[in-house]
Amino acid sequence: MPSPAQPGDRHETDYDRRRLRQWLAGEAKADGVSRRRLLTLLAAAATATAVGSALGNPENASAAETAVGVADRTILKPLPPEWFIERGTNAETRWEALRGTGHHTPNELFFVRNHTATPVLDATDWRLRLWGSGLRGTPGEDRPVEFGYDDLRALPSVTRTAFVECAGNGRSFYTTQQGETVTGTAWTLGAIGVARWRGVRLSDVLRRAGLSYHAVDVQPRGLDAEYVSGGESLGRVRRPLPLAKALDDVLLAYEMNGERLPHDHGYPVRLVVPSWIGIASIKWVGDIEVSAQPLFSPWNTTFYRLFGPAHPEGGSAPLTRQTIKSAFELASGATFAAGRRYVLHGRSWSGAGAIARVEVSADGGAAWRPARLHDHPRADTWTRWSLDWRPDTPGATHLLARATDTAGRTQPDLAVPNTQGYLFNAVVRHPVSVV
Ligand SMILES: Nc1nc2c(c(=O)[nH]1)N[C@H]1C(S)=C(S)[C@@H](COP(=O)(O)O)O[C@H]1N2
Ligand SMILES: [Mo]
Repeated sequence: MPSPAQPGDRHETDYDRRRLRQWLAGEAKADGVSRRRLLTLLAAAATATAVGSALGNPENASAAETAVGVADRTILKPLPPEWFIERGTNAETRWEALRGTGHHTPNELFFVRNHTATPVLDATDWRLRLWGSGLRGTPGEDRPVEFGYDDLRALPSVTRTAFVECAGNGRSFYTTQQGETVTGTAWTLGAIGVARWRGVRLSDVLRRAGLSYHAVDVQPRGLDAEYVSGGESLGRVRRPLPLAKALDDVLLAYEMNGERLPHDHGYPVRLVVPSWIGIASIKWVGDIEVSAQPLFSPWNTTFYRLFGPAHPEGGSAPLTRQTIKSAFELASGATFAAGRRYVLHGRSWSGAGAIARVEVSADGGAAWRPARLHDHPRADTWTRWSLDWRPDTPGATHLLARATDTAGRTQPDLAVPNTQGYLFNAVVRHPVSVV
């Protein structure tokens, strides 16, 4: 039996429960989240499965929403078909296009996940506004603390390598490998990229804004259009971040791989929340609510929790860290000549730590061999690996890669399903043919 997909740390589950109780007592803010939704999360007796699948999923733009977006160009950079698979308002990176690209994903190749469309913003009139009950002197929305682009660039900068990976990366394998029905964009494994981000520490900006001892949550909000799902506007993309994470390793990034942040990736400034699911890394950030009360938005209630029979009734705690995965730098269905020598390349990564080892099977999972690791394994990023292979028998087969991280997690054969198809972590069977 695979171990259950972890819905976040134990303390995150307790924290969530405490925050929901605070909401019931009138001590939390939940703009744009229905009373019913919150009661459902609170009520242990609620039918979690029905709730999770009946509501819209932000990973899954409806056909009508997508049609408008396509006419308007939801993504600005070129999306050549040899690099990208277009999926509605989003673009998935092809793994075969990463072969030979080095540790960091070139900006041109980096996947794009847009709820609506990339806005073209101007750094000269951009402002980051911080407001809310968690700041000293209680600045309201009408009396915020503001930082301009140059103000941020004048603060001490930090540079760090981190992946941004969608919570739904690998979702399609719940269906193709496990026969499960899940909602959302049918990503294969290309909803991830690794970049060298440069920016300022969110903690520095929060402290300069006058962070109070009472602050518990911060909620960055994007300047892209309001997200409409099932005919209802859920407002601008926003998701609360517990203060502990906000003060730990979160960046307000203005550079990506040494270049100005590209429009599609959040220009002028985005959050980068290392090791967490992609939705935490809000692009085109315009304001941050700093709150002394817990905050809720559709992105930490309806979305980005695990629903379904394998999970707590009413859903899991909000998702935080990413899970563990591996991918080959190969097209699906790649062809190899029997008797020739090849070097197979791939990458593995985990939200829980560095990669400790990777094993590869070139015969559908019967025999496994250790791969050579090509990066010094580090948390928050992937480790590249390779393995020699000389196929001998013509026919169809599968290549499999299985990673173990320094936290002791190994990719299982089966991922525990959830209705919205988040956090797929099982070993992926990569089809190839030998001729
Ligand atoms: N403002 C805003 N921020 C956003 C999103 C969005 O649609 N709007 N999408 C989120 C999701 S779901 C993911 S996976 C990442 C994707 O980042 P990328 O497009 O730079 O790859 O951005 C996150 N930040
Ligand atoms: Mo995402």
